[in-house]
Amino acid sequence: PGFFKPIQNAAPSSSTSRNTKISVVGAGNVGMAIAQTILTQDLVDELALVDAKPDKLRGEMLDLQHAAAFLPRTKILASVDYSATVGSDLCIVTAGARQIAGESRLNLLQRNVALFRDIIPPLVKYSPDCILMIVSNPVDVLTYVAWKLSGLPPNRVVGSGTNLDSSRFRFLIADHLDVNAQEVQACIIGEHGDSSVALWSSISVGGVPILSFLEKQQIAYEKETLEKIHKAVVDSAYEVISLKGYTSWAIGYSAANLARSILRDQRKIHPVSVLAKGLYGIQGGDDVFLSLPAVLGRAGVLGVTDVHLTDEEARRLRESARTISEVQSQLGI
Ligand code: 6V0
Repeated sequence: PGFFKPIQNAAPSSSTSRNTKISVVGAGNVGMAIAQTILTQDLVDELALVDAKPDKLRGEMLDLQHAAAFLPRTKILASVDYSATVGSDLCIVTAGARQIAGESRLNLLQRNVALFRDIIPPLVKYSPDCILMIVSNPVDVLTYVAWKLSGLPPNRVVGSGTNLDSSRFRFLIADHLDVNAQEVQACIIGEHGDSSVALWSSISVGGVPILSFLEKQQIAYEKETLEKIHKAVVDSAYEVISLKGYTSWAIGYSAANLARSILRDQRKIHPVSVLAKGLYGIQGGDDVFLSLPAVLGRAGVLGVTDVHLTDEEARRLRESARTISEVQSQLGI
């Protein structure tokens, strides 16, 4: 029984433009922060949530649906069954096992690889043309695992990588200089987390290269401050987790920001985890994913920009690649 009567001879609505759809796997803290940020940004017509816990999933779905009066119209679905994700343009994976006290990182990783064997093949089966975005940690290794399990071309598999680290970096520099973080161009590349590489020489604020500015002003001590800022970036996830138990809002905005660049074909440059083989001197034999400044658009990763790295930065990047590659060799993927 329709509330409104269709006008005579109207064309069926299916003949109008195609819906855009994002699926988020893992309705935990991170998955839900991403879902709610995507909703507020009016990015898609349909949002599907998948989790292994049906009650939690239904509760989250209803809670979001109840905000419909305040949001752009988006159909929200949730199911433990992957058929709910059918026809997704973008699939974002945040599902992850929780670390058990005393458990090694490698063991945790192996449990996450087991989860990915259940998650990735059905996602790709229902959305063979999707872009796959991995957020679960360790994100670089799991992006490689997802790529292997998916059979997708490398341009359609991306890890959220250091997009988040870079936004933390930009916030801290902006806070230090008392300017808007959007005016700060600063990039962290490499492994998401402990061994990330800050690109000092390319930091600029409002178009002014910051290192040469500081040198001209002879504010040499500032370099130390900048090093401290990078350390604060590396420590910041640990700090947030020790204070509130998990991180969610910043990764929510970071992933939604990547989703917008991809689905709206923005061709923005983001430091995200991409297949780095053969780039920046990373050996051809190493199929590693780590973050490099990548141009994102509707086809996924359109390319990687060639930023200048100092010898030290390049050396540290290759070291990260080797570490990641060693971990991968123990996975039997
Ligand atoms: P959480 O709150 O424990 O959520 C994980 C969710 O995954 C839970 O709801 C589980 O039920 C669900 N899940 C587990 N197994 C499956 C499965 N087989 N299929 C579907 N769902 C499943 O964790 P939280 O949301 O805090 O973190 C999720 C992941 O994101 C972790 O691996 C974090 O380390 C990682 N993060 C990555 C960040 C990044 O920058 N890349 C940032 C923050 C967290």
